[in-house]
Amino acid sequence: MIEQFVGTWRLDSSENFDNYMKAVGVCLATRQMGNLVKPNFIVSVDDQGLISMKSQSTFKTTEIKFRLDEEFDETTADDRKTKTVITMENGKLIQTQKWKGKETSIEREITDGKMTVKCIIGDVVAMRTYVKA
Ligand code: ACD
Repeated sequence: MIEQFVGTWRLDSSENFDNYMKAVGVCLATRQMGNLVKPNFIVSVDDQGLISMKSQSTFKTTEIKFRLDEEFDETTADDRKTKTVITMENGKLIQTQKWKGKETSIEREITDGKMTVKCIIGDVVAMRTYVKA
């Protein structure tokens, strides 16, 4: 099921992302970059089954490597150090990050050949869509 996510995607649309970043606690300067930047998002799986997700932009490139259901340490684009676990539920790739008593989840799903990304913290939700590059 991870196979449908594999490939290179580019950001196509973004709604409410500034409010999401605010709720996460991202500072103004970094939010301005986050609002401007149209990252490429690259998913691959190596021959050991290790999954890589890379978010690539002129401002910042981050990469995480992980196995589903196994917690790992993540450093986010805005420099949070989180405990992260990624699961697959009904075709949705769900990334849960915990740091400093806070929690957010990023749900990725493929619909009609697009990747929708729902970023959730408390009652704040941002929606972003990526198309195949
Ligand atoms: C996506 C959204 C996934 C959400 C990830 C992080 C959100 C928190 C902060 C980002 C803020 C600043 C980083 C600025 C630019 C780097 C590229 C943005 C990547 C989200 O995967 O679309």
